[in-house]
Amino acid sequence: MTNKNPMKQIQPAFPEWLQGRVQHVEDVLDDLLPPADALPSRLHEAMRYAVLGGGKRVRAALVYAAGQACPVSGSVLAVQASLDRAAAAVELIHAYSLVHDDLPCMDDDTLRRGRPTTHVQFDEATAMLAGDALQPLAFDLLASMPIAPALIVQATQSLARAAGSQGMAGGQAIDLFSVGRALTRDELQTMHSMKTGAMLACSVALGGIVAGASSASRQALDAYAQAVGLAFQVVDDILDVTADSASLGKTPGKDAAENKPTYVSLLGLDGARAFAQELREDALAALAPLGEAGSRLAELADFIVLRDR
Ligand code: GRG
Repeated sequence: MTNKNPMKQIQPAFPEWLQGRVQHVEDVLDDLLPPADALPSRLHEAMRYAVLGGGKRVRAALVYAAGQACPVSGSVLAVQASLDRAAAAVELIHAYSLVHDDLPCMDDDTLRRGRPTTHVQFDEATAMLAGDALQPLAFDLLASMPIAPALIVQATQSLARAAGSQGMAGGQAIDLFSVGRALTRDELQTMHSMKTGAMLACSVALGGIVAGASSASRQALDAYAQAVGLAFQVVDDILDVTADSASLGKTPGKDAAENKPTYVSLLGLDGARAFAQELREDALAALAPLGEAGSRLAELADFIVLRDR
């Protein structure tokens, strides 16, 4: 089969599409995570607790929407199964990062996704091990995608780099070292593009890699992802001062309390809102070469900028 899009037949409105993807990736994760009764069961329970039953699943949705934005050459079923594994992989890495970020040695938080954080629900050592074990499981899922080995290598390298010292973990390190220190706008942008942007960009890139996208499509996806990744963080900073813990599902106001540099502290609330809008427009403009096929990505950019949690 050539030039077929795996999800083109179904075109529900965006809220239904997103809800369907959220439920679908939840089922995929439920299926692919080790069962809670398999030994060591306390570790598996903690892994399942950290991953399942919460989260907006923005990263998974980006994988699916980017896959949908590129014409598929090859087996549609194999691409669908691989998108599932890639979407689950980015959610596993994301869940591990949240578990470790919430530990007392980092952000020391007690509330995540409206529930006690993993180390509060279990204990610190179990939470640390759960995060440790979620990472290799993510790479295991990529390794078993039923697509060409060269694409698996590209996907693996993309995820490894996005999560590593020049991506998410490096951004977290810069964040921890910057508490109480004034950052320039460029420094703040570098920190966020590594800490949050890299995994969001990788989610978009994985959709393109799995679908076997052309280099022109990959360039368009990358430009979109850079803008959306930064917009996500600007909105996160805005919500940290405007939302309450019930809607956020985590503790708001922590950045200001810890004197952390944010887009709101740098640009003010109105300035941060205007910057988020500017990035949304950049993201939409970047999608032009993809035509109508990029419409879910456009809707996701709106969702990311207009979200209230
Ligand atoms: C521990 C290596 C390591 C990295 C941690 C991602 C991260 C780096 C820390 C999370 C802290 C944080 C609040 C970052 C700001 C942006 C962000 C990633 C928010 C959480 O992501 P959402 O809103 O969460 O997508 P849900 O729960 O919806 O999945």
